[in-house]
Amino acid sequence: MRIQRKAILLAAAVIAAGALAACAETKEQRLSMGELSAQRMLDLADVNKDGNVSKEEFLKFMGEEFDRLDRNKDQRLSREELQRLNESLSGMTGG
Ligand SMILES: [Ca+2]
Ligand SMILES: [Ca+2]
Repeated sequence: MRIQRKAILLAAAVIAAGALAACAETKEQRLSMGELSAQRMLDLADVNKDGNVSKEEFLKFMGEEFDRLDRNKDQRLSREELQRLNESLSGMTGG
């Protein structure tokens, strides 16, 4: 259970970074970051399109995000791999 909670906290950060990377130069840029993240999250993770992201959908999406960040496919996110996440997040606040 503790591991899952950690995974969810990491997931939130990963989603924010993923949403940012995926939305370059679209009309969605006009939306606020909160709206954008929520909309992107729904677009990307709401598999059955019921307008909500279930825990199952969320965890599946997060697994895919993990794989995306895990460049060398060793099933671990190294400092360098996580740095991509940090760079995206700092880009969000830096404008
Ligand atoms: Ca759903
Ligand atoms: Ca890795």
